[in-house]
Amino acid sequence: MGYTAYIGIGSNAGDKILNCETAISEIQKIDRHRLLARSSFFNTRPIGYTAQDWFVNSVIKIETDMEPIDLYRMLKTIEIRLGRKETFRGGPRVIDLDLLLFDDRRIETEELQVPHPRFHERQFVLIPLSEIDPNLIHPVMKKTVGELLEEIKEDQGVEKI
Ligand code: PH2
Ligand code: MG
Ligand code: MG
Repeated sequence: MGYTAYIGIGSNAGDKILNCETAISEIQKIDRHRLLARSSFFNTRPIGYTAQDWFVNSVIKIETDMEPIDLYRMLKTIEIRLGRKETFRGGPRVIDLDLLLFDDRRIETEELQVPHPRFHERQFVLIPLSEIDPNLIHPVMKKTVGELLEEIKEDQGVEKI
């Protein structure tokens, strides 16, 4: 039995859906993971730096035998392979692969923070995640994905494709 990890996928440059699909198949190609579930794709309004194109976002659930830091570095390698260039924090990107959750572990190092520090306040993560499992518990907030979603009062702009 491996570990369970959730990965957030986002793109707001180039062919966004193709970029997300390619990232998912690159992850699947590695025989140390198994894809357990994937959400729909969503068109989402940019959060943070808003003067940029809308994103396509989704979430996948995998079983993996990699340790979190190795999984994280693998995701960074796939981002670069798919053509990601460093712009500025929160700026446009061909692909963004975020390690959201890894079992119920909490990791706080300079290189890697798990759970991803902001996803509990973002509909573009919580809505796809709730498609996969609304009862999943955030190991730090100690609330389910469904409860976290209910706490967000504003409409952040998330439209199922
Ligand atoms: N990612 C960000 C910043 N803002 N907004 C949306 N809608 N989707 C994203 O994936 C996203 C964002 C930083 O990674
Ligand atoms: Mg991100
Ligand atoms: Mg990222």
